[in-house]
Amino acid sequence: MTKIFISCALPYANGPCHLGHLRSTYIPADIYARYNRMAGNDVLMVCATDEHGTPIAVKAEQEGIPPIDVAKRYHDMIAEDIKSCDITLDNFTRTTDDMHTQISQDFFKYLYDEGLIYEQAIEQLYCENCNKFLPDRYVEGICPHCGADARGDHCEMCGRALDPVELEEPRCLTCGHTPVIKQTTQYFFKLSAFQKDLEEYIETNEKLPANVRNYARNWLKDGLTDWIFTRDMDWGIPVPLEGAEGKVLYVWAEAFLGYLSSAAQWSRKSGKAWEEYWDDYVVHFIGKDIIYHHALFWPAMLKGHGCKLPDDIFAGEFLSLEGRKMSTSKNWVVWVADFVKDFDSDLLRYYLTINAPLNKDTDFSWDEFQRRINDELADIIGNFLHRTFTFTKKFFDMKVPEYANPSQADLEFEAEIKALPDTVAACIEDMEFRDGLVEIERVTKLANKYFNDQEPWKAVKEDKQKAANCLYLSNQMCKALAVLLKPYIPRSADKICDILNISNDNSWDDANVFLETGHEISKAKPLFKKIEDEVIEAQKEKLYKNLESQEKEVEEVDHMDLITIDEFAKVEIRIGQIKECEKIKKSNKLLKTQIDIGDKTIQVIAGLGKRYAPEDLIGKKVPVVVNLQPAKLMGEESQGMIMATESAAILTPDDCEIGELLM
Ligand code: B3M
Ligand code: ZN
Repeated sequence: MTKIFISCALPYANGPCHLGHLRSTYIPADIYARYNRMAGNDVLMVCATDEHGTPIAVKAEQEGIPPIDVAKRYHDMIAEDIKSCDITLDNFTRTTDDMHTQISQDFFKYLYDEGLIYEQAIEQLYCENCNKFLPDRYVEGICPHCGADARGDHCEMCGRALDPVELEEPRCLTCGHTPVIKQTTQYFFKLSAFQKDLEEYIETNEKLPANVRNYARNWLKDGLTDWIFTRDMDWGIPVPLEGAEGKVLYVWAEAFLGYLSSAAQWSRKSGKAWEEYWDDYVVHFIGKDIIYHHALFWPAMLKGHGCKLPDDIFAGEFLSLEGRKMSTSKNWVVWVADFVKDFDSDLLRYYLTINAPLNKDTDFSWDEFQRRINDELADIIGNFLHRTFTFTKKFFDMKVPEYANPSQADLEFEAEIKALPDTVAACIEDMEFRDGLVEIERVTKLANKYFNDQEPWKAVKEDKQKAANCLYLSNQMCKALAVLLKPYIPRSADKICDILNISNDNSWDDANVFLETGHEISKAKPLFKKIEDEVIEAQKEKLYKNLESQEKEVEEVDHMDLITIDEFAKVEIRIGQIKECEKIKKSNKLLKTQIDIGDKTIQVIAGLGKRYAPEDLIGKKVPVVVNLQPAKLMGEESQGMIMATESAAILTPDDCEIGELLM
């Protein structure tokens, strides 16, 4: 027996769960946990809500309430979401729990005493309008690595963790002002000291899936830099050192500890030692956007503390919705709480598992959902169960008949049933959850074919033993389904057990323990109802309505945005000539230009670097807005704006005079 420590990534307590969370993390983790319990392993599965950090602080600020109130509200909702999908967590806590604070501070202190955390003066973004430093998500801008819009600490597009000062064109999320750079002192974690250890971990750990290894390899190639472990803000866990007043631990410096504090809380309740699970086998289930953190930061922190590193990190790829990227801000999302109001959560567990392997991005589409439920779950699995139960009732008085003188077809079908549990087990152990389900379905299709071929409705009159064999084996197949479907669709599996009149507390091996001849089953109940077109149409309508209302809003805004000729006249555009042009260090987009606009030369910082080399621009004539309020970009003052298209193509009025005014 193995003891297995399973964790699910901690959801931020700044919103309820949507389908993406379930697909990447909770459903796969739960399939794995349930299977392992049934296979006789001892599982500890934990999670918590991640309640510190800027996402919650920002939301609280927007709502004008204390962050803890926001966290509590969403903690409760998330707990309900997780429960409604039958995710069998052994413990679910909060990172605002005292035990978590204690464990996080102790962990920090330990690394500090080991010399792995040091203090250093650095420059950080500061909003002079709000009078505060702008850590992480308090600032938005452009990712210096890939050019996408990014939040302060993380670029969703390229997956890198960022330092807000690296951002191009930063703006304060609260007030929109361009922040300035200001000195402060922070505590750094010596991530760079772990380069070699991490390279070895990533290269030698055979369990790590390809997506995790490849991402991590790429980042390691660039060389690791030390990592700022603290923040100047008041929402968070205080830094447990003298002289660090007003500083809290960076949310990612303590969120991982939620795995341990949740487990420790479980230990306190159960009296069992969570450490035994950690020491035996650890698997983290996460979404692919946080591979960076789990494959590099966390193992380094653990190593620094002398702890064992995770055995496996399983990262589910993204889920889109009706072909578009999910977006909570645009309400292009299906919330779990809404889904389970209208459908059994088993249908979601089924669809999100069968739809694509987890190492591939996939899409949730309502039509496809309906098709799979109707054509697969209802027509293949539901149909087989139903016909077996009704025939057993009709011809064999609700009892499993006798099996004798099996035919070749009987023997072949029997062999398929007997092989199935091992095949599915191997898939789940390899984290190929979809393959396991596909295999169950393949054999159920065979079962349907076998049933058709045996024609028990005819055989019962002509060759009763043939019909008996068919129903004997079909009932055994139903029993196998009741056991093997349990990790995937637990409620339905329990219903099958009910009809079969057997306990629903089965071990994996019970799939192959045949029902005895004479065993009496109960009355059949319909298991999977087909989903009607109207139901799907209503869901689509609800979803698209959000989109339409937003598009309408945009139109209305467009309308309101019309300006008068007088307003336009306020904009002063002149023809200028670029005299000097150079790249801004650390930015692959921004260029620093000196532009002659006739009566003077101004400095303009322009985002043209992706399209033009500095030397190509020197001497070029360009239209420039010359009466813009000056702004600072990457610490450089910009006194105007070169007019260019969205794709950064400049307009070149070669025939004009320098200083000429545009009307
Ligand atoms: N709270 C959620 C996320 O970035 C973040 C995970 C923490 S896991 C230790 O998806
Ligand atoms: Zn501000």
